Amino acid sequence: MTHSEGDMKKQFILLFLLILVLSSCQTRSAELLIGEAWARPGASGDNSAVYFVVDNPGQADALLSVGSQISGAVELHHSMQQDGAMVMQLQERIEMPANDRVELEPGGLHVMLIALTRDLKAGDTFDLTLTFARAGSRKVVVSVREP
Ligand SMILES: [Cu+2]
Repeated sequence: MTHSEGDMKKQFILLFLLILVLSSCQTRSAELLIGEAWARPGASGDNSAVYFVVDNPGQADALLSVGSQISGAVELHHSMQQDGAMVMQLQERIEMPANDRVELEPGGLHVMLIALTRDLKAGDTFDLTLTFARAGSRKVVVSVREP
């Protein structure tokens, strides 16, 4: 009797550990993946644009804001053709659909650094803090390079 009770307890503990491992794997694989972050060179006082790729293997999310220590302000923009001219439209947020990839790239979505507080030269790196609706804040290292 005591012997089989001990076995049951062991089985419960094993089952519990298995569930713990499986659930932690699932959380990890569903994390947003931010890569290929780069920015255009720019002089202090000018603007620069930042581009990156976000892979979202989990539920729908959205980029809400971006924090920067090297510019007066940061805006989310979308470049588009309007009456034959390229215009930049301010975005309140950038949607990150579930199980999808969003590419910020020249001529499309980008993060605009407004009024740089320092020069950005090719080869420099700086940090940005991206804030997502679900994933929260994420730090990303951006490399400066020529487009
Ligand atoms: Cu812009």
